[in-house]
Amino acid sequence: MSAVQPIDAPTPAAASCDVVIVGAGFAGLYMLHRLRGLGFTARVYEQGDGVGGTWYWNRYPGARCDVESMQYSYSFSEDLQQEWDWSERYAAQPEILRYANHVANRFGLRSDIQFKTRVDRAVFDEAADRWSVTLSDGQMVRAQFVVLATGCLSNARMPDIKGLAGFKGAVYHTGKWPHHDVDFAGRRVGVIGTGSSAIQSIPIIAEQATHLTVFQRTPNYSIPARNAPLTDDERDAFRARYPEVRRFAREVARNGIYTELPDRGALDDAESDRRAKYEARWQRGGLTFMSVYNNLALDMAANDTAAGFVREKITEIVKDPGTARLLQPDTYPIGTKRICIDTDYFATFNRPNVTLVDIKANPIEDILPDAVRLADGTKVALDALVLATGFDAMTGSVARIDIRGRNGQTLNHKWAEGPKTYLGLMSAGFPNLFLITGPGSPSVLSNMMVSIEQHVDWIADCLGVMRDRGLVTMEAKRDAEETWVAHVNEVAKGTLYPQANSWYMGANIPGKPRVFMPYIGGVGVYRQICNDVAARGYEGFLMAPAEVVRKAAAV
Ligand code: NA7
Repeated sequence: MSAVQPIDAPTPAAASCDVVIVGAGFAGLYMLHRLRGLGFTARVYEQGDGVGGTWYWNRYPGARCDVESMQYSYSFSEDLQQEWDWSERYAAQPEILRYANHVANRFGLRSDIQFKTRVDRAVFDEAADRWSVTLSDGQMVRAQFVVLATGCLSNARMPDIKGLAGFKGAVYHTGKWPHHDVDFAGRRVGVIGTGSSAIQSIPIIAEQATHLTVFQRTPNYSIPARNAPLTDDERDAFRARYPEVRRFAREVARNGIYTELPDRGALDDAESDRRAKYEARWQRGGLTFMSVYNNLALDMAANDTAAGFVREKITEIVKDPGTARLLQPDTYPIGTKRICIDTDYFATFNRPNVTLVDIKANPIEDILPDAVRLADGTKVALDALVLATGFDAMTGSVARIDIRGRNGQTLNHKWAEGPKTYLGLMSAGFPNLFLITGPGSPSVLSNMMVSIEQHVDWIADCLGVMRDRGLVTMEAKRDAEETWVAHVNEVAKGTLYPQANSWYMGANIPGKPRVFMPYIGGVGVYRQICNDVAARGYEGFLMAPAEVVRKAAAV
């Protein structure tokens, strides 16, 4: 991939600004753009040496977005969406990164971004109503507001496997892939994990490696992506429909993706009709497989029909019956872990150089310098290990920052039993600290671009209102937050989602509280709630001149 050079030179870190933005992924870039447009001064701090966030780090072979590229793109600029040509139905990571760089250059954003700089600490100074932000280079920045644009899947998680540090071969984590080409030719490779990152990379690694061993703890439901180049005609036709597509994605869709809305449940159709509908979606490919019926996330019997269909497909594709059985998920409802989309994943297990190892039945005992040793004593000799073991999702990157709000309370302490936010936008006791796509908002259950733009616009509008009204601080009221957290849990409980040990639940991190983190009510409904809150004078938030807020918070 070609490195894109900055077109405007970075300026030194500001000692103070209106807003500190943490992270230069799609959320941070658009936040900066909006704030500048309103005349605020803002600085972005980014630990990578380039923009793109999750797309900067996840450079593993086959990394590709699971939302179609024409929809996984900004909508805020008509010129931008008309001029950028996506080359494929699902953009691969290098192209998405080029797009992020294009946006940074086109809107001249780089001059306010400081790369290779982590935000280590943010402390709210109650006397001054300002945040003091400490950077990894030792500098301190003062700002009225802090916006955490840290991303939901940005904190790669190393598995805690005995002996891993002593492995003599190369070790790669999919979420922290090197910036140079990795060639697995002539090597015996092991992949640990079978989530989306593994499912995308395994077919490609299998083509290169002498032998590939996949260590699977839990199989995943995966639907063919049916990726293909986009023609000019297809792009033009899509662009012509953008006003409707974007409106639908924002206001109507549950997940921020333009697709037909199902008007019936799975059990309302006869078996043959149901199969025909699943088959049509399977052939079409992609995430919208779960939108065939309106009750797949709600009703176990309905869900079983879709899950059973996918299990049958796996049996059809995978020739060895034992391997096929192992690849069939049957311990959680389909869709309750983010469904994967793939290119030839299941067929890859028909290759003679690929072996599937069931580490649920025969766990990894430890890693030796040149092999993975299983509980039964089997040693799998390896030259390279790929850890496709996921992320400390949604809260992990926030938790790495020492954030201290009123009375010195840390956010980590407050969230020890699970994240607590009002609307996923703010957490009580942490004035002027905003989260983009935070826990308690639809975020990872949606097309992230739609949710990012919604949050950025809401926050930017809010800061504009505060300035116009002479308000200095804003924070979530505790009772509003409690009500919202209860609502988020209530909605989740009405679905099948909590039945899976998913990263939505924090279940992939030992010791992390089991709380369903995203808001499952749908992006359209959620947007309306946020808009209504704003229209009612930011109901549920304390917004007032500094001295008034201090008195109210002390009560
Ligand atoms: P995921 O979806 O969290 O997948 C991680 C995989 O790694 C999953 O199969 C895990 O099994 C497995 N895992 C995690 N820790 C271990 C250990 N210690 N031993 C063995 N196996 C382990 O991460 P991805 O990066 O694939 O995808 C994340 C999201 O990115 C995805 O949902 C898309 O939205 C894009 P488990 O299921 O926990 O048994």
